[in-house]
Amino acid sequence: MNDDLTKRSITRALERLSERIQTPRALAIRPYEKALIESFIERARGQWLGPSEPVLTVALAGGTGAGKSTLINAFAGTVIAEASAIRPTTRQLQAYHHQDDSLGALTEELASKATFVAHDRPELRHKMLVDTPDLDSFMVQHRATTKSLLKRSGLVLYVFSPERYLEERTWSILRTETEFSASAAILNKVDRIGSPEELEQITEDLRAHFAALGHGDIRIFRLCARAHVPDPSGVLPNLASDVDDMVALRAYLERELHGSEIARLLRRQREAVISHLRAEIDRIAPPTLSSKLEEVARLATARASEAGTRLAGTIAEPLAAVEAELVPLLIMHRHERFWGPFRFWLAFCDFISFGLTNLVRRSIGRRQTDRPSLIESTLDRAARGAVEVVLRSQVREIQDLLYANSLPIERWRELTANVDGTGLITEISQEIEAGFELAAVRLSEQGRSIIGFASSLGGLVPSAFVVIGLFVMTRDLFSGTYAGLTLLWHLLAMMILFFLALQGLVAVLLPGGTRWFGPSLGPQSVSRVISRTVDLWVDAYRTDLLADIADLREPLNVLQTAVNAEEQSL
Ligand SMILES: Nc1nc2c(ncn2[C@@H]2O[C@H](COP(=O)(O)OP(=O)(O)OP(=O)(O)O)[C@@H](O)[C@H]2O)c(=O)[nH]1
Ligand SMILES: [Mg+2]
Repeated sequence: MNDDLTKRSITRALERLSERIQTPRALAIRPYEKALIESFIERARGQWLGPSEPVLTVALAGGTGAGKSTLINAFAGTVIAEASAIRPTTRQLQAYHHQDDSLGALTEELASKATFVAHDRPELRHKMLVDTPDLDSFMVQHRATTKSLLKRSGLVLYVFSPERYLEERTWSILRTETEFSASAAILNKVDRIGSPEELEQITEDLRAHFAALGHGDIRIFRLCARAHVPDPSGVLPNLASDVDDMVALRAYLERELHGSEIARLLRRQREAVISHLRAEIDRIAPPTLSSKLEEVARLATARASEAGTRLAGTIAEPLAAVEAELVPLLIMHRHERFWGPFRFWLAFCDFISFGLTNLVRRSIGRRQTDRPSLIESTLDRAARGAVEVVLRSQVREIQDLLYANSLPIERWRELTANVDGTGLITEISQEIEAGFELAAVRLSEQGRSIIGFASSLGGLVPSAFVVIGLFVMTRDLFSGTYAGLTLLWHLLAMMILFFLALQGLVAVLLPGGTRWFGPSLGPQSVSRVISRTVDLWVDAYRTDLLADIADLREPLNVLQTAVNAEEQSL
């Protein structure tokens, strides 16, 4: 696998995770959860983005005065770290590393707090031993430095002294760290322990403490570090002690920790980070979240449509008023489809049915622009309050649903903060207006043949009558039996009668009258707009929440894929 490519994708994945944790769109993430995940991310960075050649960081950690610095000196066989009776002594990290090993295992920040001593011992290749500041003194800064080193360590040697091996400050850190990195315990200063029984007692105590953390199988080395640090003249101090596991500890570090064991520890550490990240993310965004979200969305849609129906009932009166205003407009709209003299008659009928105002309005062509504002103003006056009330109660109901399903509500609140009654009325009006257009088209489609027939009759039949009349009159004029005037009146009267009959016929044939045709527009539009508004909110909320979940989960997959790939390449 391309190492750079993997590192780049891991860098991106961790950035994405970090960014989403800091500024979630919909999820509610508490500050301590943020801090915890950030600390996991820092661990992940340390473990995946370090040097390509694996170097195991072996930290010596523990309380002040336990003998960590003395122990690293014992390994080095000379004094490389200051060890003294002054508490606390060590302030900086002290790395003891092979000259050919990459130092990239430490971040720049940690490296700036470290001093380095290089060696050429092949048995310590790929293992960087690091002495650390104490975990339990009053120096908070010491703890912080050591904690960030522990996050990057694959193996931690916890050094204890017989006097203070139960110090709570140390154990509180140990409790977390042993979950991530492999550990071994070192009981130092055994020369200070009075009797073999006491030694066994302390050893058992230590083991029991580790067992309580799930590490009953911890290796415990009991030794006397100072006995292995030569003085300036090269002489080893003579400290009385029957038990000394220094040889075993050296063997462990030098021989047991070889290539594949190092790789195993590093992998274990990576897997631990992934599983901790996963557990935390599962807590913030449980896997059931998306199914709960879908369930709430479904309920929300159903309730919104019920609320729409309820609202239509509440504002039935203004809706009816709107329809009453629209009926004549629709009929006139339809009548405009007629042509020939017939149209004149229909206009006359409109006038009779709906009054002069509408006729004037229509004839000066203002109908088209007036209609939407006419609907809007009628509704706005009478229905805005009711629309707002219904929508607000919807918002609250859905918020309760979210809450009951342990879904975050903050984003929902933001999305629904402004329930704008006027905007909704405009939407409802537009919906009614669109329905009106549709009804008009449908009506004229339905009546197309009737319209064709009636218009033809309206245009052709009177013309035929006039032609016949003129013919009869001309003939009579030439034959001298002129009765033209009477005939003309007869013809006119017949034409009028015919038109009226035709109008009557069409009035019967065309559905209509002074009520709305087809399904009621108002309630339908109200339902649709309420549903649409709620659906839009729910969709926006869902999109944000799902994006959060994806941003939290996908980086985990990237890390997991990288670990799996490493395993296969072994
Ligand atoms: N008797 C005895 N004294 C020891 C032994 N190991 C270390 N000491 C002494 O314990 C004291 C503290 O040792 P350090 O190595 O400085 O302890 P440390 O853990 O590095 O302490 P900090 O740097 O303060 O965190 C020194 O005086 C050492 O000489 C040991 O095995 N036996
Ligand atoms: Mg020290």
